[in-house]
Amino acid sequence: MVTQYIYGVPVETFAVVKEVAHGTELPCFSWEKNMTFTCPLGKEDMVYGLGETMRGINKRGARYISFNYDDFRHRDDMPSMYGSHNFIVVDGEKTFGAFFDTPAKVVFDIDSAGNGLLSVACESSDLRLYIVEGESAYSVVKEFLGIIGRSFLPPLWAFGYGQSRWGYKTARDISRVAAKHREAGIPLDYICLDIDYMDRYIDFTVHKRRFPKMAAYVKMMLEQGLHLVPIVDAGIKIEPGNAVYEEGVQKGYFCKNQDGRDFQAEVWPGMTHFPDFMRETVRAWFGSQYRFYTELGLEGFWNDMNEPAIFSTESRKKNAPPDAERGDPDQPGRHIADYKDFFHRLDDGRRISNYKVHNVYGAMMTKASGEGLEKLLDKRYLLFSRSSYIGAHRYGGIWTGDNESSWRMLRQNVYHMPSLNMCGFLYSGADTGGFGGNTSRELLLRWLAVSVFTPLMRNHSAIGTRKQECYRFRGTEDFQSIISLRYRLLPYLYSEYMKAALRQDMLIRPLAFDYPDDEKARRIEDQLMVGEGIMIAPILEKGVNGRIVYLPEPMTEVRYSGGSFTCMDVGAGERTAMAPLNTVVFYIRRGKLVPVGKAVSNTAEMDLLDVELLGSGTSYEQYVDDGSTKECSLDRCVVRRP
Ligand code: MIG
Repeated sequence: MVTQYIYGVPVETFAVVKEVAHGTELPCFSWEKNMTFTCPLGKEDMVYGLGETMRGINKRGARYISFNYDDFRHRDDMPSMYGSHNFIVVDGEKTFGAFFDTPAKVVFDIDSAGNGLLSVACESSDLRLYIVEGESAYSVVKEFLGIIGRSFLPPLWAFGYGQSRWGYKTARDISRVAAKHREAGIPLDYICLDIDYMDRYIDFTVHKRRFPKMAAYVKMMLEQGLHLVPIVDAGIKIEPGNAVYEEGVQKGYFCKNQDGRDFQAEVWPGMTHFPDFMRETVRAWFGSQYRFYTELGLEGFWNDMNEPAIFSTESRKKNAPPDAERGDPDQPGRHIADYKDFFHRLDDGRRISNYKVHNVYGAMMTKASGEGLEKLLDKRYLLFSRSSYIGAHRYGGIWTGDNESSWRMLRQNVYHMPSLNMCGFLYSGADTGGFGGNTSRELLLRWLAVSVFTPLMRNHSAIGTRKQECYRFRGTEDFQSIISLRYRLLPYLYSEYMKAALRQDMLIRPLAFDYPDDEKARRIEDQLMVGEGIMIAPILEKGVNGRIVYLPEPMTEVRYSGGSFTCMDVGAGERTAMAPLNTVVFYIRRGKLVPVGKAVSNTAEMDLLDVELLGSGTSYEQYVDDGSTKECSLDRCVVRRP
């Protein structure tokens, strides 16, 4: 059961789509006039949720700040990331969920002092608070997913392997990446185009010399089974002749500064204006711009810099010392000042600073793009964004931004997945191999073995770092093998994704959700449930060949290497599972089946129905469609029996 409590006059965030009953007396929390909500935690209580935040799956013991922020140094104690997902679940003496639906800054102190106090401080006094009751943490999450609406349904090809790097400049670079994958026998479904495909970083342009005859190029790549996925940044370059800029200025579609002029911020293209995504007409206008791409045959996009990230502003340029530090959301600095410096016009007529609606800006860009693409295409599109807020999960996925090539970040990827799923973001994943820093062969192989199980499986890295396309490493067949596992598992992974989305359920869960009465399983954070039948226990450490795995029940241990599956029934309890670098080990729950397909070089070659069934179950309900239809429903499930 969900109940909402309204304070002040909340700004529309579009997070909740279902009618929710209003309550009168707030349960679970005490409320202070300064909009701080507190609640005592039991000694053993766990707190889940908060989507894209650092640290483990149990969020207890630290502070987290919802204030969307672009910081490529992903430290453990970093309070904010690119998205704000203000949903928490307290699981213990009392079990309930709470969603603080406000686009302004929120500070979650989840017992950071160790005195058993949970406190949530909302900066704005205009908010909706949803209290979710349920019998278990998992049922609370399912109730919550039920009110925020169905997660984004990407096309089948979006579940293939994707290669990306900041630094690919020309069609030749892209063709080389494609050819090298083909030569190495590594399956591939898409290649991302980072900012250099554009003409001087201007959105809705293609650099004429670097990508001559773009439409023909897109078509040729598609014929090889490869989609191109261009990046789109939030800021629109200020430049006479840039049609989007001119129309936006003329129609008043950009954010304003204090004196009512269009706000200027420096980002990749130089000085830009930010579209005022808070307004419906502006969203419709921006979304319709994607026609430029769809007419070229493009069907997949990633939206970046939409926190919005700002390098500099007019006023900062004038006043700031040249070495102005990057702002820290915890210690308001320059960036905070930037966000207080520009204004939106809401559909209800209010003029409001970005600072007060900051956390939904990126989500509104996603909504704009998603709604635009929905109109422009007669099939499903791929979209993932860097910045997000709950609600954006209905229009696209997210990637977790500029991580680094480190074992710590690989582990963080594992922690992120269930937390994001609790907030509706089923389609997500990290930069496999790591974005910043130099990856290693070992790290990339282990990371791929995790990404095999995340809906977005994309190798992406920053300019200037060690190149990390799989074909650049010795023993390419090991990479080939792990990526081929992804394709062989697609009949299962795609089916489980679609069923989870259509049922408004999670795809990737902590063990605690499936084994709530198993005290040991409840505390495990480095193993995850993927769909109804699979448990993974990935290797997240350097220099080891195996790990201890905890099985809450007897399962089938599956090892994949050299292109084949070996299955073995194993008992409950702890066991040591050896997995050399070329081997992926995972588990199938007792009584479940996992359909696996044939090895293919991309999803276009795939026959979802041509499967063999692994595991001990007697039937499997498989979701099957053509991979792109918009008519998705559970009626498309077929029952498979061994
Ligand atoms: O300021 O487009 O997170 O994935 O490669 C950096 C260049 C801008 C940040 C994204 C990253 C992308 C990069 N972008």
